[in-house]
Amino acid sequence: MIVQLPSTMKRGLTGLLFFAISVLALRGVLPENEAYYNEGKDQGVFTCISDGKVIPFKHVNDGYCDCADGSDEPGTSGCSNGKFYCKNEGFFSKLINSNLVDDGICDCCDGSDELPGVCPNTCTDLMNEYIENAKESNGLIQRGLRLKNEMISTSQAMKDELLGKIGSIQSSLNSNEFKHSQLLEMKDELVRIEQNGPCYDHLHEKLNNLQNFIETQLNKVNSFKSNTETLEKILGDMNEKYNHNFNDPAVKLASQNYLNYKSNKETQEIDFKQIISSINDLKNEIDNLPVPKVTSFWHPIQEFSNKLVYSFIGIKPKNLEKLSLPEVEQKLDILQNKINTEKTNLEKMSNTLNRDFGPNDILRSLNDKFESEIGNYKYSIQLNGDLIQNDNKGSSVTIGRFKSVVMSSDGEHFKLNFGDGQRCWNGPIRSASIGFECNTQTSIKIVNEPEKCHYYILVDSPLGCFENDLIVI
Ligand code: MAN
Repeated sequence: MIVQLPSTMKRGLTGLLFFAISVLALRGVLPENEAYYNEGKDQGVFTCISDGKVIPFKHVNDGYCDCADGSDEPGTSGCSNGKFYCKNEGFFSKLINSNLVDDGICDCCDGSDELPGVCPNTCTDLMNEYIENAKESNGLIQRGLRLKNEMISTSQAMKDELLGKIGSIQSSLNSNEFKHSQLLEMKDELVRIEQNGPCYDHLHEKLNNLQNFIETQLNKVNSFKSNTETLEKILGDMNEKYNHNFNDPAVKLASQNYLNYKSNKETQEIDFKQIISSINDLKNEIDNLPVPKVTSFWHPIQEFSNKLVYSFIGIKPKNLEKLSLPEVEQKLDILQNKINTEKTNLEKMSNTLNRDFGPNDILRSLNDKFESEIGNYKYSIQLNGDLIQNDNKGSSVTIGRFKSVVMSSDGEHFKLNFGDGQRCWNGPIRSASIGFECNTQTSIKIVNEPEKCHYYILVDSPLGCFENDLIVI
């Protein structure tokens, strides 16, 4: 015969059982909550922790849930939202869900979640195992950190080398641009000379002819002048000294003509003035030519500064004087090509220099390719380059290229974004997110494709090793 006991009586009996095994030990209570259970014990009451509801103390750990927050059943599975505290002395204490209490399965290493005698205490063994694992993990992290530091040093050295190259290309570019501007000036000059040359030559020749002509005329004039002076002297002497008493009409006429000649003499100089004025006209014509003139104020200074420039750009002035326009143009072409190449290289190098290669620039040096076989594919990755997926039929696709470093909120760990991969058939452009796990070797460990053609890849690498992950033992 089955006897149905009233519920209050049922509670009384179970309560008694739990009272015996749980309340005395007050098991499963968080140390900071112990005071709540001691407070009203002598008065026979318990106050629910969250809402202040007061219940008889005998309802604590009686297997029935009386408090909304489950605080009256810290040592039983009576409340579905209750938490049981495993003290786990010698290991790590933890909270478990109270439905795991007294279910015959050992969840706390000190066995406190089950009736006494059910579970052995495994806390010391667990601690020893934990220490062993921690030592192993710390060892791996430390070895990984050493490799990581080497990567950082190599990256730094590469950056310094790049900076040096950029510096020397920049200074070569500056000097080539200066040479180029000088050669351009030279070219302009030669073009001007070439354009004005025939006119200048013509005028120069005319001037020379005129100068020769004038010189001949002047010599003649001087000779005439000297003859005239001799004759003038003879006539003058005669005029002064002849004897008037002889009354010679011929002498008298000659004397009279001499005196007339002397009084009209000045008019004979006019021709010379005209010649001089013609020469001046021609000189002006020459002076107005746009070619450099030896007599100009600037010419010696210009020549001196040109000599300096020419020696700087490695051309001897004498050779330069002989450089023809086509030669200058050829030099300009060669120099322009050099300048263009230098500019392209400089742009490429500056882009590489300024690229974000992650904390401490670490990815800069990671140019090696690593291959791993995962599932049906073989993957090849260069961490600062391309990620390739090869199938077993010999065809391959680019999943993506290294795009950016995404730092996590702790400011230490990071992921890499790979993008611009090959488009999936009937789908998106392939891309990947790459995370790291600490290891001394680099290899692809896990490949997931959570969305079609977007891959999540876990890579074993020293990049995943961090000092903060070292376990304090
Ligand atoms: C290939 C692979 C797969 C991808 C499909 C999409 O088979 O790249 O990873 O899902 O293409 O068609």
